Amino acid sequence: MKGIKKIEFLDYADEYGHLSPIEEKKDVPFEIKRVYYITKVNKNVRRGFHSHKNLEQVLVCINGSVTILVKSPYEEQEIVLNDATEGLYIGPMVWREMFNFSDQAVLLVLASELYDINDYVRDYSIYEIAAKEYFKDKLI
Ligand code: T46
Repeated sequence: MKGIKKIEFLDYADEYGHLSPIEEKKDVPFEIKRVYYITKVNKNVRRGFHSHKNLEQVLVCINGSVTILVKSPYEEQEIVLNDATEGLYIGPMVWREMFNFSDQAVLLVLASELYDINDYVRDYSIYEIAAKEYFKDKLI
């Protein structure tokens, strides 16, 4: 689907455990300006329901599992994140919803910008009009 991609992180594994480094502009395609994480989400809770105008993010489920619905006016996909060595890049103007959080799930998010409430598009009908235009000529 346009506007998203899976990223594989390095996994240094030995008898002492696993270590995955994430560096900006290398393992993720932007400078990391903000990090946040989502934890202790009850079963049946669905979060998100928005897109961003400019923000790029990489979601990594570093413990447990969570399902991410990513959607544009043209395409839609559900992706299960359950591997700490795997990231989901979500670019601008992709609608997202997060659900099916497992017990103990930890969703780590790396973001290209500081928090900006004006970057959110939460009304789906407004989103759809803007995203049709945005994705019209996009190749990836
Ligand atoms: C996204 C998905 C994956 C802040 O004050 N600073 C922050 O950096 C963030 C991310 C949130 N907040 C506050 C705003 C709300 O009062 O935290 C509260 C919960 O945020 P929100 O309802 O936007 O959470 P989600 O899970 O719906 O969405 C979040 C991110 O906001 C969003 O950018 O892409 O995770």
